[in-house]
Amino acid sequence: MDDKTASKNISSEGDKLMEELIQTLPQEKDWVGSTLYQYQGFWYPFFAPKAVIAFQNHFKAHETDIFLITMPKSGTTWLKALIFSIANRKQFSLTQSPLLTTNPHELVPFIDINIYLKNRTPDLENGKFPSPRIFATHTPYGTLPSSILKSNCRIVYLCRNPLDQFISDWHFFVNNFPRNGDFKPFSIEEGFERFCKGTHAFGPFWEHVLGYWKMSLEHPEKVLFLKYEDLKKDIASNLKKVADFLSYPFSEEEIRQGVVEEISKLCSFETLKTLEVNMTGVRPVGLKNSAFFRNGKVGDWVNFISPLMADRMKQLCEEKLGDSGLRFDLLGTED
Ligand code: PAP
Repeated sequence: MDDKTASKNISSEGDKLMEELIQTLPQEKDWVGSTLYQYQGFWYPFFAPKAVIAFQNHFKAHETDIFLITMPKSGTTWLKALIFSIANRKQFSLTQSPLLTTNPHELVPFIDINIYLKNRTPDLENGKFPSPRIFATHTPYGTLPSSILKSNCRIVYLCRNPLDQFISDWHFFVNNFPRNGDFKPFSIEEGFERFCKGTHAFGPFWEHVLGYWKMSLEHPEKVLFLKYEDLKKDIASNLKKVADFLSYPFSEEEIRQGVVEEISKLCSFETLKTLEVNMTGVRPVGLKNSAFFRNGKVGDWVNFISPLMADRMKQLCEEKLGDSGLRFDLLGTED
């Protein structure tokens, strides 16, 4: 047997064992009736656990790696565009940016649910991922591979107020994914109940954000903690903060030339949403690129969630976030 066949056999045997292990995990339903599995305290979409476990077991971090970490629907696409632009600005002028013709998810892959999902032992050293390697993930802090925690690589964590995150996630699933069999998608009210209990993709919300929040307080040189609402309020100073944190600071000259404003504009919701590639392109799994650009507003939840539900969320936030120092402004809007 040649090496290739042997390693294929080992990996399919490993996959079989992993599949068996996954079937023993607690199960729940997502908004459209697909299975969620609970692994190490968090709920994963049916396709994710094997990818996350392979990532956790095998990934070797480089000191220069950059990790973009989010709960889904917290502004991942935006963060990918911003950090890709910061790190590659010497290589591509902004008028020639790959972002003009390529969806941000293509330029910055999810390390687990894109790369390790396709291949449990991918070759990440073959030059396909030049330094700095920029990867995204929704994996919670406690499940990250130990090599990420031990190395000096950087993590930028972006979160969003839970009401907007939930509403964005609910729309994304219900509008873009086929329901499982004749399953009737959960209504917003039912979905909200489940969100409050933490049974949603990559939930519970609070444990996810608190994991990275605490780490950002303990190791500010390693984890930069950002909020979607703050980026919306003041993108320029947040962009500078991210660039400094990643050791790609903007020079005086760049600031004078307006590079910060140009990157902000290129990566804005309005620009990205209206690019041909994002209006008409389709992701390899069949999902439309346009699904990642719904309305991009702060406070959109108010159109879907009753004041009573919002009150409940406010109380839940107080209870869960306790004296951690982390707060979400649930009443904030963009204007
Ligand atoms: P992901 O985690 O599944 O990759 P993500 O990009 O976080 O998805 O979620 C999409 C949300 O970010 C959408 O929010 P909405 O449903 O409330 O509209 C999308 O509109 C918003 N979004 C995408 N790009 C941008 C951007 N450039 N600026 C601000 N918001 C954006």
